[in-house]
Amino acid sequence: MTNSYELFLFLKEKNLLENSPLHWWPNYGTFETVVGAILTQNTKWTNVEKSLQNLHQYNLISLETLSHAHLPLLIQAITPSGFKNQKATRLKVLCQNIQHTFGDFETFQEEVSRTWLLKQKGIGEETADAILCYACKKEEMIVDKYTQKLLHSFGFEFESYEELKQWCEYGINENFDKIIQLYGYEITLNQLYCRFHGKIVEFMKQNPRV
Ligand code: 39A
Repeated sequence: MTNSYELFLFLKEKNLLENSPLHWWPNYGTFETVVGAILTQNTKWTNVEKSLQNLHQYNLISLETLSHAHLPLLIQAITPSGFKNQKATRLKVLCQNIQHTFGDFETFQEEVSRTWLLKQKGIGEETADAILCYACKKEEMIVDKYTQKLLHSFGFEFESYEELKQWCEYGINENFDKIIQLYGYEITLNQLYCRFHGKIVEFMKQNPRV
């Protein structure tokens, strides 16, 4: 394996996303994805699902309701996904900042930059890219611990998050036309990044010893 296109092909033939939504992340392109991207830090996705269910039950899955949420209730709702006090405070402040800077979620989706996201407390590169890719539909590939570990198993070492991200994006960009032909229908670069990241996560979950 020499580039990310070959990695993509290796994963594609395993049909890892057969039972997943089109863009892999549930409720792609909605505000819920922003919340999920924060909650998934340092925990399993199944725990995030429980927190999201609670938030829906308490009617807290919108920019407006989360900005004004009663903190103890928010803490209670997101308890399953851990770091409850820190994540609750950060989520609430993030929502207030989004409202203050962009007004509403739709404008945030259109206008937010990576630089703005990285200035928010609790948002690092991986979370920023998850929000950009899955909530704002931008052409940004997410690379995470799974990606690092998988590539390490193939003998690759990267010096930084950015270097790994560029390696992943480059092979997909360079072979974009070939990938479209493979699918047999139009697919956007954003959708490809979503699916590529999803395939990596699902592969690593199925192969924990890699
Ligand atoms: N680790 C993960 C996930 N595992 C996931 N899904 C399964 C659907 N998402 C959306 C984010 N992070």
